[in-house]
Amino acid sequence: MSSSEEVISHNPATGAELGRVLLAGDNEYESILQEALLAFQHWRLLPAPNRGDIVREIGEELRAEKEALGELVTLEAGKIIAEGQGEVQEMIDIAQFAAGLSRQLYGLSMHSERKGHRMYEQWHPLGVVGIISAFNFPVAVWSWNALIALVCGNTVVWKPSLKTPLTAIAVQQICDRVLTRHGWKGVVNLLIGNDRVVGSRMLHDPRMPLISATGSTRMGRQVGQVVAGRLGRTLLELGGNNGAIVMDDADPDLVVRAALFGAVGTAGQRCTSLRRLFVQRGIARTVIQKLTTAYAQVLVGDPSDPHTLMGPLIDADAVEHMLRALERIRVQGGEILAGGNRFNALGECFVEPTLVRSHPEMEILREEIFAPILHVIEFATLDEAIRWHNDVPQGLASSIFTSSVYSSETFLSTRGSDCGIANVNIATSGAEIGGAFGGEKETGGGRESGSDSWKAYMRRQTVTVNWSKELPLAQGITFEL
Ligand code: UN1
Repeated sequence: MSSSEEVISHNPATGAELGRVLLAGDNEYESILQEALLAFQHWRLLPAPNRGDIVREIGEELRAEKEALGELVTLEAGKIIAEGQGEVQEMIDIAQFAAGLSRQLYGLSMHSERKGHRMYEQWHPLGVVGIISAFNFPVAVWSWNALIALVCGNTVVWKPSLKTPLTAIAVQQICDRVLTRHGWKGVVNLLIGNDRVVGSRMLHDPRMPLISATGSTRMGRQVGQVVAGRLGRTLLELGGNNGAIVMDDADPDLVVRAALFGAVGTAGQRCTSLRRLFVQRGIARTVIQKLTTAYAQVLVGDPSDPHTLMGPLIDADAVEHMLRALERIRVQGGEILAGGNRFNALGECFVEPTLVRSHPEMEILREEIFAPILHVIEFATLDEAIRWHNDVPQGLASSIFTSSVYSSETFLSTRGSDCGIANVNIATSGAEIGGAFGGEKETGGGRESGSDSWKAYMRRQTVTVNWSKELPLAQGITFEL
């Protein structure tokens, strides 16, 4: 049955309706999947460098549309202009990376222990890859997955967040333009639907060997469990609760600039947003003073105004969630140093960026609150800071600010940060596409984007070829009549 439900896309800054989209139902799901399966039969036979060439062209189209697409991200997700544009730049970057990668899908070759035998590994595509993305990076995170999956020879089906359907439609159209030019259909696919129909079918569908999902830990746990139930693969990029450690020997001005970008940027709605700042006693007063002054100067408002530093949260529910968290913070003994209120004058989705003096026993420190709240916690020794830093269920991004090699190397060593991303003298957010992106523990363990993350989208085949006339067996076994 087709669904007659629709979703309304709103501009979070004004509340205005941007458009309505009919949701896909069972029929659309099935026909899209059939197309993706059929396209895979042919796409996988196209040499990888040719696939890379098509992805390069998608990158060129994205470059041509950067301004308009970035503006749409601003309109629909409420990101400030610089971040909307940056998000599209991230797509262009990954397209370039993927195009180069299409000539570098290397496998190893091994020396066989058997005479006259050759052994090596090769990488084959998986099939139809399902991509589930979140509102906060409505298009970039899709591109990390899709463009790499494509050069690997997969076809893709995308279920975007229902909070940002229009940006997804725009990206799909850009891809269609390129793919149609080359006579391809069904290689890149979009299914805008709800979790109950489209989401649930994707998770249960054995025709989708890999589901890559970005979002909350609650969502990821369900994706992981259902897909594991059919022994499918998942690539999970879930919640972060990112911390930075500031040592006495850090440059306080650098710390404040970085913390501001990390905690206030994207209104605290990045999975890499800085949420916990551990400050050593000797520098705490200076850092807190400078941060409080900086917070008071943040211009909150219309994200399409180039002077604005912080736009709205994604919707009124997100605001409620933040206000409830602030209530719990107060009850647990946190002291609000800056912000702490909604910004009624601006619209229902605006809040003040908030700075809190917290103490390490506060239970709420263990949760990811997807809002611009930064906890500042004083500590005495590096060991103590590392212990508190790691004492959360999530493990995405982390950083240390110091001029001491001892402190930074300790933080980067095996007894240091337990996160997938560890930085020195920069914030937790704003990663480049060239590295593998993802984290440990409840962050889900997946790695996307750069480095060798492409391996998640392929299956490895170990090959042994006997080119001799003998049949020596491995492990020296003899087995003769
Ligand atoms: C996310 O919030 O889901 O490192 C991704 C960053 C961005 C990606 C964030 N490049 O902050």
